[in-house]
Amino acid sequence: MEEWNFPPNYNNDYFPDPNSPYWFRDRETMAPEKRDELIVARIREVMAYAYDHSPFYQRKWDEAGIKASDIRSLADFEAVPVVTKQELRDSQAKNPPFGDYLCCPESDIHHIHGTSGTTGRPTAFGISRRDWDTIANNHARIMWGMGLRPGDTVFVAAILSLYMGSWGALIGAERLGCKAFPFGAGAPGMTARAVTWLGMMKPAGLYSTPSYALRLAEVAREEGVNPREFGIKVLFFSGEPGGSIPSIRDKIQDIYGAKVVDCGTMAELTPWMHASGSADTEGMLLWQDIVYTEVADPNTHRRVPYGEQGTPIYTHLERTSQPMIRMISGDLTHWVMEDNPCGRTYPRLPKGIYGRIDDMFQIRGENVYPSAIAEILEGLAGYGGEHRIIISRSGSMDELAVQAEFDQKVADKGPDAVRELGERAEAEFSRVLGVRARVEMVEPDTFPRTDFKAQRVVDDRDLYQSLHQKRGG
Ligand code: 8LH
Repeated sequence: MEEWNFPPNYNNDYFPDPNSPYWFRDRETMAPEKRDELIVARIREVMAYAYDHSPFYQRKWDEAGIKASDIRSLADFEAVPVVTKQELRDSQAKNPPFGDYLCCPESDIHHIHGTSGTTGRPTAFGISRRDWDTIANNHARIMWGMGLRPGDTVFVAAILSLYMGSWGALIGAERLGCKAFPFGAGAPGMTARAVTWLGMMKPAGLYSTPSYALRLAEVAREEGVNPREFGIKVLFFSGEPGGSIPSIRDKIQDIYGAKVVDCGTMAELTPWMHASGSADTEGMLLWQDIVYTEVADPNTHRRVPYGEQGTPIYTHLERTSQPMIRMISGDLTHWVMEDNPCGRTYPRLPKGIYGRIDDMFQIRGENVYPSAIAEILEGLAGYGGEHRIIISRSGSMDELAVQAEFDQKVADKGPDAVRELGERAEAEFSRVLGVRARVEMVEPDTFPRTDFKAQRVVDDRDLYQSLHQKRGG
């Protein structure tokens, strides 16, 4: 088998045949049943390794009465207790700085990174030299599958501090033999400078969040530049929904004249590209031989059948410093097992990852995701590119209001066109989501744009509840 060992020890001089669409043909196209057998054996090895090297996993599995040698099938593995983000935080608080799930000597750590969130105790990632190398090889392989090739320029347009997304894209591009450009994002004036540099470098690949790609296109136009002039072939996105939402994906593909590939799971699960589309396959393939993904019932943590929805639970099969074994994401998706146009035999998330279950809200009994609202608005001609979702309580009912920008063309046509667009949006919300939403159309450029992940939900219910409690009601 092509370099499928544990612990991994990749040959950094390896490249596939330039005409092959696959980096590792066997690993990517083998019969799924055969792969599953090999994954079971690999899981036993990874669990035995984690047990031997970490008090965290010893404690957890001893309490559950589970041993690596008990795992004889993928169904057996579903009994292994999940790892939560909170457990990782607690472990790091008690055993600073890397937690007692660090499975290598601290002296082996080659890179420190951390979670990018701004609330609560952040989590530190201690990544060994071996794992850094493994991540680079995994990402190079997946980027090859996207159609990127040695010599291509890859422009990383995302913040390069506490965001694993940018680093993962960068080291994948380096291992692939690309001209890697760690441009970054987030500093004042940087988007306008990105426009200049993109025009100069004409990269084959651009990495960012989908929201930022839209922002970049707006700034390019303000500077009198058509984003198609950048000559980008592949835009690969992670960090938030968008790359697998048809209205958003098609809009971005059209703006740039480039292919969009959706990828990305969680920073803890780096190599986070292990869920990624390919040059010929939309949505996200689950590259199961790198990170084994189960789409599971959020309560029982058992896999749901293909065709159904659940939350992804991830298991590293190639990491040795902080391996995650059954880490629960809290996201929602649905998975299928079908023939993929690219010939890879992996399961697929046809609509990508919808978002975090926590971000879902219920309006009169209907579950609504912020990404579904974005999908509808992006599909409406005349939408100005940014919106806010306001959930408030009127009487005992939750109400959904959406403030959406109209674009300049609608503005030029006048108030009747604005009203007509608002009515179309309301009709679409009730047709697609089955909920009544009050739509307020607002001027172009009302809302600030993001250079990272979009935050669009304003939840008024918390305000309502705290007022209610203060009144003793
Ligand atoms: C996504 C997606 C996606 C992430 N579609 N939702 O960018 C990849 C990694 C590094 C990342 O974003 O990690 P981070 O900052 O830990 O955030 C993880 C969450 O981001 C994940 O649980 C999802 O809710 C979301 N996410 N990539 C939809 N392609």
